[in-house]
Amino acid sequence: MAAHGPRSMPSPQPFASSAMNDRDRYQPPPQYLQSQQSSLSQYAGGGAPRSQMPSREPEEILIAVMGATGSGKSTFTNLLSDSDLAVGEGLKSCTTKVETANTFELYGKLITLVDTPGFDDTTVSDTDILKMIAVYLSSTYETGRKLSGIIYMHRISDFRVGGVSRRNFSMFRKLCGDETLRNVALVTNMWSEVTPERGAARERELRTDPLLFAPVINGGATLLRHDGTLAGAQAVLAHVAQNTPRTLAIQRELVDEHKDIADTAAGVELDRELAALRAQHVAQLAEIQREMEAALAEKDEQTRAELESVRGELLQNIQKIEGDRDRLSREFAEEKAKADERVAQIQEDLAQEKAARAERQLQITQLSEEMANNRALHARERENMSRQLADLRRQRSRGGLFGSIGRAIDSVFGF
Ligand SMILES: Nc1nc2c(ncn2[C@@H]2O[C@H](COP(=O)(O)OP(=O)(O)O)[C@@H](O)[C@H]2O)c(=O)[nH]1
Ligand SMILES: [Mg+2]
Repeated sequence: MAAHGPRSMPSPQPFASSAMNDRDRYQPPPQYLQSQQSSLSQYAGGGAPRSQMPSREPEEILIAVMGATGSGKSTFTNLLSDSDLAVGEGLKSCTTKVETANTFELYGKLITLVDTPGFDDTTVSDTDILKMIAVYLSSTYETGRKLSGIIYMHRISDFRVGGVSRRNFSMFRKLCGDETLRNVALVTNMWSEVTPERGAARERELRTDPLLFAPVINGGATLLRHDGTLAGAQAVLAHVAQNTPRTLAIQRELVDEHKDIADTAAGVELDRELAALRAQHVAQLAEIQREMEAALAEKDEQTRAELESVRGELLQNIQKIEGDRDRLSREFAEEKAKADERVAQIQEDLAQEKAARAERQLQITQLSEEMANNRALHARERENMSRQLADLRRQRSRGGLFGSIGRAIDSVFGF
């Protein structure tokens, strides 16, 4: 598992746009300044080198990145974690499954980011997206860990917050519920694509519109700007990395309350969306049928044939929507069972690895004691023992539970 060393710390002024007025300017949160100090004293300048420090295991935390396709989730995740998740061209989606990034160390924590697909993929239906996210979140929750934060990405350059963004945002809200809003960071990016005035006006609209971010901000979420730099992304993380991990609505509903996925708030929301879409198609179908009858009466065969083809497409869409509504519960259960198997396997592997680590630790202790007790040892023997000690210490390298579990679940989905 790739656990990266600490990166350089963000500058206290991470949002670089100089044209903003003071009120709009990014302010680092107080906990960021604190954590910067503690991280710096832990890693940088002065103090003992890491290899000589007591091996206190850093806390492992999991942070989910959500938002519409093309909102920059994978770019943000890659930047922070030095991962290589596929980045889309334009609005074409690249992330069609939940993906666990490389674990990295920052602010004294081992952080794993989870990149999620948007509810607007051109190739994968919203039903499949919900299924994947739900399997991932319930499986990680069952392994005993909650999310420390949820980052919701939004392009400030979007001229209008259209249907797609709204659908993504409403699904995101239903997945999280209201109790976790304090752990939510709403992050606007792509500020370089707008003038500062325009961006600030849109930000105000997002902040105050009751159909957009206002209710979430009132519930405790923080609205932040990301300037596209590593320092800026780390400053965003500072807001969420220190949170008390909380249970998301979908985790509570699926795991604690044993609800069928179709009865969870997110499942109901998706069904509502699908029902609305179906109703729209049914109304179109009725219209087409009227037009077809008129064409028939007028013996306009060409128009009738064209309408017939549109009617066929509509019927297909309606069938697909009905299928999507039906299969959610069934397929969720199947995918969850597969994920459970993988998780059980990985937990077994990790338990073995832990036992091996404990064994190595014991050897280290014994060897160190032996060397201390026997000062009269020949120089060459001492050198040999030192080398063995160094080897053992190297092998003691940490493994992140989240990274391993997350990747095991990622691989369940064959998209
Ligand atoms: N200007 C600008 N472009 C970005 C930024 N983040 C991502 N992009 C671009 O937006 C497109 C979609 O990014 P991607 O990370 O794949 O979005 P995702 O679908 O949410 O994962 C890609 O062409 C990126 O290069 C940003 O902060 N600024
Ligand atoms: Mg992506």
